[in-house]
Amino acid sequence: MKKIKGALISVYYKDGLEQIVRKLAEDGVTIYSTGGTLSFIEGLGLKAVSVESLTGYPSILGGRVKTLHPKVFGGILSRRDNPQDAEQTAQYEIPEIDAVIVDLYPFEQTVASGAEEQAVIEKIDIGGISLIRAAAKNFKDVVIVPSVDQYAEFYEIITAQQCATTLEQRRRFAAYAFDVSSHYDSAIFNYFNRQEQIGSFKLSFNGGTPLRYGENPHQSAVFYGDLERLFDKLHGKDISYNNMLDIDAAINLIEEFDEPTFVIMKHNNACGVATRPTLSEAWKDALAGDPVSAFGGVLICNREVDATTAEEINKLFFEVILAPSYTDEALAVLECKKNRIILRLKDTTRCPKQFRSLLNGVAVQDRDLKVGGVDGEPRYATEKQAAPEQLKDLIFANKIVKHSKSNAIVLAKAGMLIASGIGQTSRVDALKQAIAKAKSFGFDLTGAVMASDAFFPFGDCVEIAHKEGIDAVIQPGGSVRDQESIDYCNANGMAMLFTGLRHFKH
Ligand code: 93A
Repeated sequence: MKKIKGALISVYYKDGLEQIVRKLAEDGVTIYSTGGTLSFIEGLGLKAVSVESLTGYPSILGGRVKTLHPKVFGGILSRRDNPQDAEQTAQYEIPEIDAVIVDLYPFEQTVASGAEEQAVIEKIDIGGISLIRAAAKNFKDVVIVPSVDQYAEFYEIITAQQCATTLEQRRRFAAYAFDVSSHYDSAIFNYFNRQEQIGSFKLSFNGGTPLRYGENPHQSAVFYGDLERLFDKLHGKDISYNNMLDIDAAINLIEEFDEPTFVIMKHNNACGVATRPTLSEAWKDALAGDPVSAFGGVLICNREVDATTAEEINKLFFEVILAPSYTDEALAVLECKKNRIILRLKDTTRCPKQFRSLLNGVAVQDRDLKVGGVDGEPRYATEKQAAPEQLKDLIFANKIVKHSKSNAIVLAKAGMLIASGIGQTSRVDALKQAIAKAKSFGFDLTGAVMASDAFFPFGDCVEIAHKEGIDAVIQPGGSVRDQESIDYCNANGMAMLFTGLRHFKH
């Protein structure tokens, strides 16, 4: 336990400082302080030594140089168990400073306010950041309180321990300090890099919104980002971690469609999708694709939800609904369930990069923003071509398979998802799963189409599909054995379209 005898206080935000200063003063700690902070302390009727009188220099260059002086930094950095350091501090009359409390100039807030460059530059704190780094480096002897966020914890410690700190506590505060200093410098870098583009955007994990829990209740979770830009929350309980995953997947999928479309997501995959002339028809057929999985799902559509559609949707138990808008009557219907989350989509432009934590690192890739089969003349690999309505289904199915977990097979018919096989370790298993599922809901697969997220390594999938009455296929192509599948299709009157674009989703 180490008693605080001298403390340097230089803070931007003074809120919450009073009780700390009172406690330090009560215990006879000598307080050193800078201009505005000194006035604040004196305003409380307490005594402090001005840094100017310690250094023998006034604050100069409009406040740019206030604390940058050997008497200050010597007092912070001297090793208390080092005889040479002790000799020099005595020789130059450097006081021991064993607590440093700083709150930096608000750089990020100044940038966010849209201030001019010169005003932003003046908010780059130099002395404060140096005080933080110096005190953190010497945590063996000095405790650093690096921002207003640590005032409360520090106050608790000095109250409980009569203005003394333990080594472990000082080490923890040093960690806070480097979190603060690295975040601060990242923000400055990002500001300069807006114009210079000399490096990549620095992600900084300060703040964040705590979530109730992560994927499971025993996993804690925080969200870093701005949901309010994407949508308005109109109703319902807090959005959970799993809700967010589904919402993200749902937005990605719905953005593929222009015509009135309803999508039902479950565990990041679509279990119902239908495109119809009206939204209420689209809802009916999206639900019909798999009324069992739809329970507890996340719903998304691309047209205003009207009262009729809302009445139908309301019969289902679901977690979240997203739509560009709702009529007042529709909202009144949907709001009858307290917990149901109702979101109104706003600006869905999202970061073009995707981040994933793995192997103690983060892998960053471009988002999959293309979709195969939609541009230009369809590239048939077979003699037979799909009829116009079936071509529409092929393109529709391919959009869904793009957003399904690999290995994935999607079966569709007449603008509706009939069934999918997802997250399987073989493509044949994915197809078998889709067929079994379609049959379990009584669908006739004659005339249905099949989409695959990656090429067929063998001819077996088209053969299995054909036996069920599926006669049109869309796939990226590119397997060394493409010819096996092509030959089978040609021999059996099937049409097969190559997109040239794989859509793995691992
Ligand atoms: O302009 S500075 O970079 N130069 C300094 O020497 C210095 N020392 C402390 N800014 C400096 N500070 C910062 O002043 C602190 O980080 C704090 O944000 C602020 C407190 O100033 P005052 O006590 O005058 O309100």
